Amino acid sequence: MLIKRPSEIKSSEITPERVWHARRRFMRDVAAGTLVATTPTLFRVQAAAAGVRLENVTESKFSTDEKLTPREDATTYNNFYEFGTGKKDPSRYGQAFETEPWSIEVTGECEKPGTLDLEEFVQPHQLQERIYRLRCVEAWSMVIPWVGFPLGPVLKRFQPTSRAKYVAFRTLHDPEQMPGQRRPVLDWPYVEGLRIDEAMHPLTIFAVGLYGEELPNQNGAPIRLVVPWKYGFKSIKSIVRVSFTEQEPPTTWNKAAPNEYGFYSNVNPNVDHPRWSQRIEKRLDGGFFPQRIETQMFNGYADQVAHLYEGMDLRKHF
Ligand SMILES: Nc1nc2c(c(=O)[nH]1)N[C@H]1C(S)=C(S)[C@@H](COP(=O)(O)O)O[C@H]1N2
Ligand SMILES: [Mo]
Repeated sequence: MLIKRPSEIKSSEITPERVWHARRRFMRDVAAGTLVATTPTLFRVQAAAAGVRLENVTESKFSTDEKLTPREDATTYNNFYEFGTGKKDPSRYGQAFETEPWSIEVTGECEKPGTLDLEEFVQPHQLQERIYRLRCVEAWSMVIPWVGFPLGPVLKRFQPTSRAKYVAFRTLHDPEQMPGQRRPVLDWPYVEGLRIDEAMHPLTIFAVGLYGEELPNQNGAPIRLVVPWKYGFKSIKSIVRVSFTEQEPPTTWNKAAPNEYGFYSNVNPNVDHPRWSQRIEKRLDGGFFPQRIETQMFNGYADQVAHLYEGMDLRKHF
């Protein structure tokens, strides 16, 4: 007998990793199904606005209790140059972006290179809410409740070798879907990198959601990095490749303007950007005027991360 009746399927045969997948699809179908008469573009926007709730999300001890940035601001004031250079472009032009199925190739200096199929490796029980400050190099900041999980344990599965000193990340390159990539605004695909101890640090997460819902496309769906003690541009979006390297990997903004953006890009009020001060940030917290607050060393995460840079000249390694 080839097709089992539901009563014959033991619960052990239904793998837990499939639950997340099934739910993601189901919720999207529900959202889309209510709007069958409208145009495809419209219902994708609608589906994104409705949001796909993520379940089994636990709280994290790493969260800040500062006032949250309204979801509206966090999802309509974005940097995602693949969809345009304007802050509203990603939410306007990113809605049709197809993020299913999605996989990440893991390669380079490791014993077990392979592929991460998003639907299989994102386990509902590992999802945590991490309320982090994110400070953009352009001197605005937000407080966003991310949903994700630490990157370190994921990386360890691939058994990085002793030569793996850095981890390089790459965004999807698909000019058909990402109109910004049709122009040489940046050297596509967008790439970023971390030193391996930074990548393994418990504050560094892979995010798959925000405000309890699946990531909207403009925030880097279906999976993006969040490194809260570094300027926002290190938090690379829509990742398709992770590689372990011996040499410091190239990073997009460093290639674009090496005197303005270094490899480390730690939030540092004492090192100005050549064109503006980094001492003050505008906090987008829902108030009519954004509050101007003093930027903290390592974005306020010094207690957890300062030791990673002991003995380094942070003016040189900016
Ligand atoms: N692929 C890719 N990732 C990216 C960017 C980008 O243009 N392309 N912009 C970065 C910058 S400058 C910032 S401040 C953050 C913004 O993340 P948010 O839109 O979710 O707030 O994404 C970062 N990740
Ligand atoms: Mo940024």
